[in-house]
Amino acid sequence: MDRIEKTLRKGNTMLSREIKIQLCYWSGQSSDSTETAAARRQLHQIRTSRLQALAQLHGALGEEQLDWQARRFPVLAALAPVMTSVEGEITYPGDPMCLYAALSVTVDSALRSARHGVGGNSPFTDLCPDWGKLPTKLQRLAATHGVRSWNTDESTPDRSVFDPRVWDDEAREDFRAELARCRPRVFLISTVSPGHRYALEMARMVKRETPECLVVLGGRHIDETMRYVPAAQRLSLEYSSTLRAIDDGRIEPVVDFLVSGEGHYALDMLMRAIALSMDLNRTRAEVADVVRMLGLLGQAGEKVSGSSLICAVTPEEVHAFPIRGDRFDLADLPSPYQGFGIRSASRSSPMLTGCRPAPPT
Ligand code: B12
Repeated sequence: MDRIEKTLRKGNTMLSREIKIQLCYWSGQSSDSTETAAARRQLHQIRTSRLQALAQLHGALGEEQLDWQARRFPVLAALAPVMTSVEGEITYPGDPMCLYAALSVTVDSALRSARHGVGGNSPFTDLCPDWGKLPTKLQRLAATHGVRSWNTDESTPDRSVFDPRVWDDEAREDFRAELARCRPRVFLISTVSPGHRYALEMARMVKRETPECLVVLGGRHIDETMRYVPAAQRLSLEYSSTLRAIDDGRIEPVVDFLVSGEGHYALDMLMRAIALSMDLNRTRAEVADVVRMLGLLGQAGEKVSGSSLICAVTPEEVHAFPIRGDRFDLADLPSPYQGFGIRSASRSSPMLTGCRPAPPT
């Protein structure tokens, strides 16, 4: 496929909701058509007027003086737990590495935007998700293994990842407290299939405690159950896919966006669309506005690398954005070790304060 397909298509999957597929993130699409130029102009206008309004709202002298405090909105992410032990204990088996990796691009572009302000080539031109600051070496060294303390003032990307390791009533309470503290506008969950039910439990809690928050679901369960089939130009949805389960009423509609495939750049684009759709008081973004913004960004020729699919769920419709961007080398991605204080310890260099190396055998 080497041309832009801007018309909305009705899908023929077994959903009762109408499926609208927008093929606007396709590599090789022409970027000099009149429609592309019009979309770029519209996007420029939206960005400029939002920036001016934001500057006015916060009494900044000029847009470039806009303080980071005025631009940031809170986000939270989690890796869904999985039941693993015969005793029925629900645990995370390690650092949420797949989540850290999936977040690497979007965290990097938000951190760069926080550092560089709104001008120039800043990926986020007005509001921006707040992942905190890069951890210092001291913070990395002080990170402890196992259950993290939530009573820390350190504002690093790690702080925006809920990582309790064990999912029990205490963890649920911790999660509730974390939601009350953070009041995220976007909650990102990564889940494998055995963790799907817990991912939904977390999403349910988010919608109950912070109804203004958008929920984005990604991870291997989504990859394996939700795909776009280019030859047939339709979605392929397994029975256990979150979308079909929501559509059949088997689960409540607690998820707003689903991302499958090579999620790194797709998630970054989704976060940019959310930031551009967020009301300037940073209270909420509506799914319909994010859908419109995703369409506009795609039509304006914004590039997204990799092969993936973003779906947005509304009560009446599913909006699908299949992405076939340029291929990329995983080695070129920003390292998750940059933003996250990933724990490590060895017997020879017990560098962590809270982690005891195994005794010599
Ligand atoms: C390393 C690994 C582990 C490690 C580390 C896991 C971790 N939490 O980081 C360990 C050994 C701990 C582990 C444990 C388990 N694993 Co494992 N694991 C893998 C392996 C080999 C690589 C995963 C990986 O990190 N890939 C690199 C990352 C960057 O890619 P990714 O995970 O595919 O994520 C991409 C997308 O899914 C998406 N994405 C991911 N998260 C998110 C979040 C959001 C918000 C968005 C938008 C996108 C997004 O973007 C990423 C980049 O494209 C895969 C097999 C494979 N080759 O892929 C199996 C695999 C993922 N594991 C699997 C399973 C079943 C498990 C366990 C349930 C096993 C068990 N019985 O305990 C647990 C579950 C752990 C958990 N809660 O996640 C299955 C999942 C199958 C399924 N249908 O869900 C796989 C596919 C193996 C298999 N073929 O059966 N695993």
